Amino acid sequence: MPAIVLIGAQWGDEGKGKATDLLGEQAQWVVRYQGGNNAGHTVVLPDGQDFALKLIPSGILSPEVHNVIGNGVVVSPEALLEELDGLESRGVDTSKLSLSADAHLVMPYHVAMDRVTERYLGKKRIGTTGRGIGPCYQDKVARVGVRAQDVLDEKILRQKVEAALEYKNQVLVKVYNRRAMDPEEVVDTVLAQAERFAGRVAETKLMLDQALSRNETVLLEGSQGTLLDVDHGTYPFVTSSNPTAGGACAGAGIGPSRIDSVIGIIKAYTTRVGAGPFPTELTDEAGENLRKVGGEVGVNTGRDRRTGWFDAVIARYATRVNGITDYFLTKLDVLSGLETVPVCVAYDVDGMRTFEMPMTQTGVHHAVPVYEEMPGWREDISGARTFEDLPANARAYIERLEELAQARISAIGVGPGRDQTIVRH
Ligand code: 2SA
Ligand code: GDP
Ligand code: MG
Repeated sequence: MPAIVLIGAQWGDEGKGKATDLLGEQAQWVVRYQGGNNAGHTVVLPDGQDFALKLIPSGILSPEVHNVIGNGVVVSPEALLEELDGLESRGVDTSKLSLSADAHLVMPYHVAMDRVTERYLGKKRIGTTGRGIGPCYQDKVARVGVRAQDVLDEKILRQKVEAALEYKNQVLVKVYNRRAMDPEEVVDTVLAQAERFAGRVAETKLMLDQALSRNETVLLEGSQGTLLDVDHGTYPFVTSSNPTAGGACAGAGIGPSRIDSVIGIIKAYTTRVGAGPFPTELTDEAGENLRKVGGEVGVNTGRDRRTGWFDAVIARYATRVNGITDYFLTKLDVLSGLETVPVCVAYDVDGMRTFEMPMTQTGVHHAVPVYEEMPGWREDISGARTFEDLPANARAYIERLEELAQARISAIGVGPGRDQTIVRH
């Protein structure tokens, strides 16, 4: 099974970091294919040490694994160096990390644009992480981006930064009343940073093709999630890339015929950070309880995550748009102790019942969840290691979710640790 795509099936933070770390033990390569340091992937090692990875693939904690930051990722040099320093100071070997020559760089002006745009949007703001991700992808598509390979040629880098700033400085000064940015200053900063990462810039597409031809296993790690996808998510309240499985090929530079399976990571309930519609959101004590027990706080920005019940309309949609072959259901332990566990099986949209994601943004905003109540379980399940170790009601909950999501649940998380996992298939 050479290439496996691992994606978030909801609005991110499903536990992709843990799943990648776990599967990374069997892979030779782990690749990030989209997003940037807006992501926050938590990995807890068997010795209890925990790591919050942002830009670097979660395979970095397995010493034998080759890690690739793919062409579809947007890379902040500052964040990359900070993350490398943090990992190296804790004794992690980072020598097997490569950066695609085609990956775009997040520049200081992208961060400035992200923050002012959000401020000017006011009540209509997206609730971005403020890391410059959207403006960097904007420049990529507008063909005025700066790529990792540009740091290898100072003259080219200078031309690219000057071209990017020509228009942007007008916007910063005339529209937002900000200080113009000096291209020379930007170039000097990037060149100083490049001294420490230029050696990692590589033709990663060729490396991955050769690895796949040797029958090595390549794990493609998505960040954020299906509902944050710029095409398939709750637009405009989305990120600016394609976290869905289709994005893995474009963002890593491999063909679709190489992909063998797509694993959807899905939480036993739902969370969202940032603005936008969230049909099963709970604003009462039950929601506060999920946030507290689940530790639902943004890894990157420290923002409280919004919480709600499991939404099977979303799960079915994720199965469909990603072609999910297997689910990894995480955080089942967080639901222990509830009398009943509501599951959203359909939406009522302006008096019409639907089992599928509404076609329009208005439809999603008007969606009222239709719940089915599943009986809860009182037992602490964090020590369960086989499906049979789980209480009957927890097993029934999983089987019902499988039915509703229309894909099998092959692994179940019962705690943050690598070993706190039940593997079924
Ligand atoms: P951006 O910064 O342009 O990507 O923001 C656009 C939307 O995407 C959401 N987004 C995320 N949602 C969940 N988790 C993410 N990573 C961090 C984490 C988030 C954090 O792991 O906790 O620390 O706040 C992530 N990254 C982007 C974002 O909230 C906007 O809704
Ligand atoms: P990611 O962005 O999808 O990698 O997820 P995050 O790391 O942002 O958030 C998931 C959180 O849940 C992290 O704190 C993980 O350590 C934790 N986690 C993952 N799986 C489980 C699980 O099965 N049970 C519990 N209790 N926590 C988990
Ligand atoms: Mg996260």
